[in-house]
Amino acid sequence: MASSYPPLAERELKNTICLFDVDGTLTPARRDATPEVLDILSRLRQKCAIGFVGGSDLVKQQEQIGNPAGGVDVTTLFDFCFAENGLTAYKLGEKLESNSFIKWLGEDKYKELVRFILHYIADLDIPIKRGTFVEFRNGMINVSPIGRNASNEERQEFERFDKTAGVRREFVNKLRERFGDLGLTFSIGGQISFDVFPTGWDKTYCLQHLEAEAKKPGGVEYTTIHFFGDKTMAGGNDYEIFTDSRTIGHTVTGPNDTIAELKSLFGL
Ligand code: M1P
Repeated sequence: MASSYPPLAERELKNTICLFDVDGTLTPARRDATPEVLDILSRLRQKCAIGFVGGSDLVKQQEQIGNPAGGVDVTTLFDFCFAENGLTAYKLGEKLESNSFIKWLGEDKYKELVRFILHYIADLDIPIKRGTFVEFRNGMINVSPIGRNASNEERQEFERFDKTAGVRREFVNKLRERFGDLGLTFSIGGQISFDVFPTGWDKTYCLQHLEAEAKKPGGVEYTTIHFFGDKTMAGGNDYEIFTDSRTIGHTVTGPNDTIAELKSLFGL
């Protein structure tokens, strides 16, 4: 990849930025970026600003994009890097203000929430329980009635059991009743758990970093924000940013489709 780019304010399309989801858009799911993707990103970066917005943490994006690019720091390959939907953010390799679930909620409210959750799980009568019932993450907590230490087989069994028992559904309803005023989203996505995070902390979170750019001295106002993602349907984790009025959404079927879309949009 070329290593020098015009300053952001001097790019040919200086008010345009292209934002990319990672898994299924820049890389096959949980796999590495190809040389073709790295090459087109580098060429696009000569014309306008580029960034990624991924749900995982920066370590994962380093593995999937930075390492295949020859072991370079992933934050040098994009103008903007938004890991964990932008809770961790970089501009031109420099860290921007970060955020976290605990910073947002505060220790007191968090203690109240976790006390309720652990009491509720203690009283639950389900076939088996293992360990790690609350996993504390940077941008959310993950709650599992059976516990995250369940084996693969135990996971499958719990998922089957919960389809009819509705343990998670009822749990989430109780939490919504009790903590409805906290502005939290409770999301049942996987097999054995549900996620709890502040409402709005989806991929649209990163757009506030771009809006802040316009207010900086000599900063660029991004009036055209293209977003490319594969999970853009309702319920998918690209849906909110894809449908946001501030973006122009593009649905892609994978990295090769992303390349084709960029070629046709930007004549690359
Ligand atoms: O991606 C969906 C979910 O995957 C896992 O859920 P589970 O362990 O219940 O299968 C978790 O990583 C969860 O946070 C995530 O939403």
